[in-house]
Amino acid sequence: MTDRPLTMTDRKEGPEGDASVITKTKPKTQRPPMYKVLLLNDDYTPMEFVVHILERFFGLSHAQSFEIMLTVHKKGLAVVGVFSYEVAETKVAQVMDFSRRHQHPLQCTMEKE
Ligand code: TYC
Repeated sequence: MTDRPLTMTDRKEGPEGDASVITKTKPKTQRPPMYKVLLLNDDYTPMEFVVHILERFFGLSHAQSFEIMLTVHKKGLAVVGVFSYEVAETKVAQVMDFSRRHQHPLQCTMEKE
């Protein structure tokens, strides 16, 4: 036996006299699934209202909100953010409730990432 520490590929004699190999086992970790929150375009909701929603419920700056609103307006939809199931569900409900209370047809949905 030498004085240097054992390395990954070293073989050492087990108590039974057979050679055993030191191996690394990777622990299996589970991450919860994440959900995209999507904003959909329509022809009636005012642009300023959409910008206000993005600032108010998603904590985005005015510039970021304006940019996302324009993407939705031009492309039909955009991802506003990615969240845990519970947070995504809450954001969708807040946007839908606020829009309905202001009588705008704005639609917001969520989708598993
Ligand atoms: N298309 C709308 C308009 O021209 C603006 C709009 C943008 C509506 C984004 C919804 O999610 C939306 N007034």
